[in-house]
Amino acid sequence: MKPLYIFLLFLFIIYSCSDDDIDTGTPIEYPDISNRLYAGGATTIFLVSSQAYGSPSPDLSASEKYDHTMGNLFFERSFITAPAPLYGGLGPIYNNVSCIACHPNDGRSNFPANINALSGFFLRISIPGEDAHGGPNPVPGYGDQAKNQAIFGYQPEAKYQVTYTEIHEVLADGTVVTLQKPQYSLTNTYIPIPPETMISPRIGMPVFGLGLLEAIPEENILARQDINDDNGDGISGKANYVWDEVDNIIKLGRFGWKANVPTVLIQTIGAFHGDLGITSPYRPNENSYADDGLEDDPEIDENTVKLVDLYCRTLGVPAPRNINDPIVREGASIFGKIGCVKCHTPRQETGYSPISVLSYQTFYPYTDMLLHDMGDELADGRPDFLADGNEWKTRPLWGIGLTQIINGHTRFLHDGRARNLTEAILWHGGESEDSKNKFKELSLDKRNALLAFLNSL
Ligand code: HEC
Ligand code: HEC
Ligand SMILES: [Ca+2]
Ligand SMILES: [Ca+2]
Ligand SMILES: [Ca+2]
Repeated sequence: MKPLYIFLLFLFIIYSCSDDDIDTGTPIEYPDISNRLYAGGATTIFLVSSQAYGSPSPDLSASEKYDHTMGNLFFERSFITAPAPLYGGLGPIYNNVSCIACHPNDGRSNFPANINALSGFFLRISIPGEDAHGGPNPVPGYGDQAKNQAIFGYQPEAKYQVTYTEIHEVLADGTVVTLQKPQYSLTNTYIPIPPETMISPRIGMPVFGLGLLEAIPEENILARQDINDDNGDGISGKANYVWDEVDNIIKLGRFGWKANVPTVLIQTIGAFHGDLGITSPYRPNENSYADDGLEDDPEIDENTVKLVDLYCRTLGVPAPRNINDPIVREGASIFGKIGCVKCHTPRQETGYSPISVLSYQTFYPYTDMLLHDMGDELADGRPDFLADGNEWKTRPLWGIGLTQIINGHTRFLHDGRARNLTEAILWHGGESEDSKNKFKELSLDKRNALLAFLNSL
């Protein structure tokens, strides 16, 4: 037995009696802090640096470690215009040139100062109705994502435009916070775009810990659903069910801002194809109004896609910091009392995984993996499988306090509109309106304690 496991067993014996109330969903004192130190179970890494999201899990097998390293090369690789001896095939239309460009240091993109610069931000688009598998109905001539970049000689599908209106929130101590509400539109379209086109803004988020989220047994996630709010607490988590194009079946949605993607593999296939314009055996035709005419498809092989999938699934999870600081402990308790835990479920468990560090782990992602109506101000008005225009998946909060260190900014939410954690909380509406209002009623000291807790994650 490795020392880590002996240590975990030791923790388990000591604390297993005291932490049974973590998942009840009722306002609670925060779960035992010694357990939550291992935020990623056996995949936890103890690092506070710009690489804290981007490091392999400890204890990977030799072959997993090798594949992780190979996957990393492709994740970081900038693709270039074909024909090229290596890493050609970019576009002809695309959103960015590499995975890492949109997931910097395996983390979160900043909101772009110039909305049409290369960035981690893009607009998903669709028209009313559904595709053959119940997903978004693609816009004729465009597909389901507007590509605002193109290689030489091609025209981007469209350019993006954003304007802002202001929302003022007043906190208990009189502090006024001004939120900037973005409104997005498409301009310079290469052909006219239907007026009924719906737009969903999305920004690249951290990609660590995904193997654990993928290995949570489906029944554990479904057990937290409360679609008709039978317990009357105003919160009605709902699972998304989405199309898996590899297995050709509908599966539980786990990834993307609306749980619109079932697995890391499908996300990776879609990212190569939709975000970079790189064809693979899974999607051999260019995602574009015009082919590059090179007959070079598929531009990458199946193994490359699988290495990148494995890479994302085996990134380690950063451990929380300062968990014994009394202010952090108070903040953790407030996080329970004002109902944040009802959606940001602290603890999850995995079932069996062929990757042994992911198998039967207890970990602390702070998400229920379910969709919630977050109110009209945060809505995109664009359905995505079972997610309606108001619904978003509860974001995991693990690692969130390292955003500044790793990514040099504190922009949050699905399109990066929140400029700090306080703004992110104040955007919460709909099912989280009550929780948000309790936050607004907190004294300055208590608000700061809650923020100290979030920053310790
Ligand atoms: C143009 C920017 C962009 C590029 C390039 C890009 N991504 Fe993403 N990525 C995003 C956005 C935006 C989302 C959220 C998508 C959604 O909600 O539908 C995302 C989501 C993801 C997720 C899901 C994470 C989660 O927690 O739900 C994974 C995994 C991922 N990307 C991996 C990759 C890989 C691998 C590549 C390269 C092959 C890549 N991405 C390239 C912007 C990008
Ligand atoms: C009803 C469920 C629900 C409740 C209650 C809730 N949240 Fe959230 N939270 C979400 C969802 C869904 C998102 C993603 C929204 C989006 O991106 O538009 C989110 C996003 C966040 C984010 C931004 C994460 C990121 O990666 O960008 C933070 C921070 C956050 N919540 C903190 C809190 C805190 C603190 C509370 C308690 C005051 C709270 N939440 C209560 C569902 C909830
Ligand atoms: Ca291509
Ligand atoms: Ca409920
Ligand atoms: Ca091609």
